[in-house]
Amino acid sequence: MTMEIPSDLIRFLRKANRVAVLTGAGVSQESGLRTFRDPQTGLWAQYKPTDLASPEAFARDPKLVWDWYAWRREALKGVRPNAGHYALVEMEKRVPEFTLITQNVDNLHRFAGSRNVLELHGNIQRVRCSECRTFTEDWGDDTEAVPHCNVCGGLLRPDVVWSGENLPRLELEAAVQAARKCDVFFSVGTSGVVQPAASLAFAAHNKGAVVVEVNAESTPLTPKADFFLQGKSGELLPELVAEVWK
Ligand code: BV8
Ligand code: ZN
Repeated sequence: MTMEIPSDLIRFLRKANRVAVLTGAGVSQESGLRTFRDPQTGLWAQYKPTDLASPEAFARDPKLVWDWYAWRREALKGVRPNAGHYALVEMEKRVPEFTLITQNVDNLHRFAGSRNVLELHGNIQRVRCSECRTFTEDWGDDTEAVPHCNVCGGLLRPDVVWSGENLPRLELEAAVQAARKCDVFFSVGTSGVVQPAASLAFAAHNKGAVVVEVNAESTPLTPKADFFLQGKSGELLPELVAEVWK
């Protein structure tokens, strides 16, 4: 399905020096990953992600939360980036100053080859201590208990940001700067409900950036966007990159 990319958007992008892109779970949907608010399947169908991705859930039942992330890491082993991820890698090569800001923890942007990636919500492939924050690469595969930190004995946890937890300061500050300074801001595959990530597009808009939303459905951002390309990012982004930088 080739959608008509508006000609004035093509013109903007050809002369843009600074482009910032915010992505959400929708950009990984065509890689076969459920989005964050899609119903879970199988063993995890009975749980809502928002109930598991929280410090309270981890405090209440660390093993359940640890197993959910172990299951997600396992599920990711067979998952590959899709054409939307690769279109963003191409865009990064073509734009003088390009910043990719992602809410996704699935590591697919890095896997696809994106270089300047700001992971606002962490990365599921990284594991750290819940007490002393020491990172660890190997935690054994004891499935009976949550592994412990070999520095302080604390419980290990995924290096992701749970609801109510602060975002990594350096990444968030860099994302705010990129949103404020960019000529064009893309919001791709996100429902725009999670803060403070969802406020970045509005910050860009308030600073006069051209805001482009690429999403399967409209969101609270849509009325403010200069361009709303409704559809699949895995189809629309490659089409847009080909049109602008063919
Ligand atoms: C914080 C990691 C300071 C874990 C995640 C201000 C106002 C209101 C609430 C708050 C606020 N400030 C803070 C809050 C509370 C909270 C919040 O925003 N709650 C919301 C839910 C109301 N925010 C926080 O707690 C943040 N911390 O602000 O700290 C603080 C501390 C205490 C008190 C106040 C402030 C931390 C938020 C981080 C949470 N961690 N993930 C994990 O993943 O396991 S969030 C989780 O949601 C994922 O990271 C996900 O990326 C993210 C956002 O969801 P989306 O990516 O948008 O995914 P979703 O499924 O919703 O939408 C997908 C979209 O894609 C859909 O629109 C769909 O139509 C579209 N789509 C689908 N397929 C395609 C497609 N589009 C294109 N192509 C396709 N093929
Ligand atoms: Zn520790």
